[in-house]
Amino acid sequence: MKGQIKTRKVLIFALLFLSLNILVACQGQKPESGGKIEKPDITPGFLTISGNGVKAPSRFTLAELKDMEEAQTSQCYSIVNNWPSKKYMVGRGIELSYLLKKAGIKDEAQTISFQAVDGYFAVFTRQQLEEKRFYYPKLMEGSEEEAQEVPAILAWEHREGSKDLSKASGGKLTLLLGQKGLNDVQAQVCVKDVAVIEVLTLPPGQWSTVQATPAPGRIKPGTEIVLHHSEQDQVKIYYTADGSSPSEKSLLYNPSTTYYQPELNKPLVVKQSVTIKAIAVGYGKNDSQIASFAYDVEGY
Ligand SMILES: Nc1nc2c(c(=O)[nH]1)N[C@H]1C(S)=C(S)[C@@H](COP(=O)(O)O)O[C@H]1N2
Ligand SMILES: [Mo]
Repeated sequence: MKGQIKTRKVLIFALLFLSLNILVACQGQKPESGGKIEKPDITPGFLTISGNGVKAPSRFTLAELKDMEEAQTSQCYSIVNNWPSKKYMVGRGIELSYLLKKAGIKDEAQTISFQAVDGYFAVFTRQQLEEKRFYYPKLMEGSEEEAQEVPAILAWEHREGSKDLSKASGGKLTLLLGQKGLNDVQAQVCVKDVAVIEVLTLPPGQWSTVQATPAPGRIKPGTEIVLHHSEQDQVKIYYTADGSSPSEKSLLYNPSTTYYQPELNKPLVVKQSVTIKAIAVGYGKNDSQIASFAYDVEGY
């Protein structure tokens, strides 16, 4: 009898565990930082704002968006892709924050994704869409001078390779947003032909911690330290070598993805004892914890 109850308990526990896993797996179907889905659930001709993070799920036609004159704006953007190549872009459209407010974004909303007609999508933490972002008119020169704060917009007119606001012309609804720093790579999250904005209360999660090879400890002078990450092509690794906390203003370890120009992601050559601190930053999840790697150079 006692044994039977025990087996039943174990069974119930196992079932609960299984269903929990299925639930988690279903929520995780979309990779958090972007990708492509085969059959996007879209309504042609409409921009849909849905999800449990809005009080008033809404649908707008392009004509309706263009009628919201109070939230229209023309902006310049500096844009960097994963190659990395740089460009300027002008766009005219509607401020995203206005649309989200109109759809009644809840305080609990945490994750916002943009789905395109071709199935392409990008995911953001709410913070990534609400924090200050900039247009760097001297991006090509590698200078932050004259940076201007710019809003995220859904543009119905844009022009690539131009800073001339009058050059924006008709196109599909494109998400345009500023950079957090000169090294911020945001081209891949500028979704073209946006059809659905999904706002969720789902917590976005955190990028895993940066790893270093060889492991911290005693090394020979001139040893090359490789920094890496389990989702290397979805994050930028920033580091310091002076003990300070790294941020997206620090040195960038991986300017390119592994499939474009991996030779640009150079190991760090350590000649004297040093502590390298690194952080992973990327769209769709919160910044990783800071990793700290202390190297003790022999004979120093
Ligand atoms: N709808 C849609 N938007 C998209 C993509 C896509 O495949 N489909 N590619 C993204 C990626 S990976 C990049 S780098 C830029 C490319 O922009 P460009 O063609 O203007 O350089 O668009 C982004 N937006
Ligand atoms: Mo890209």
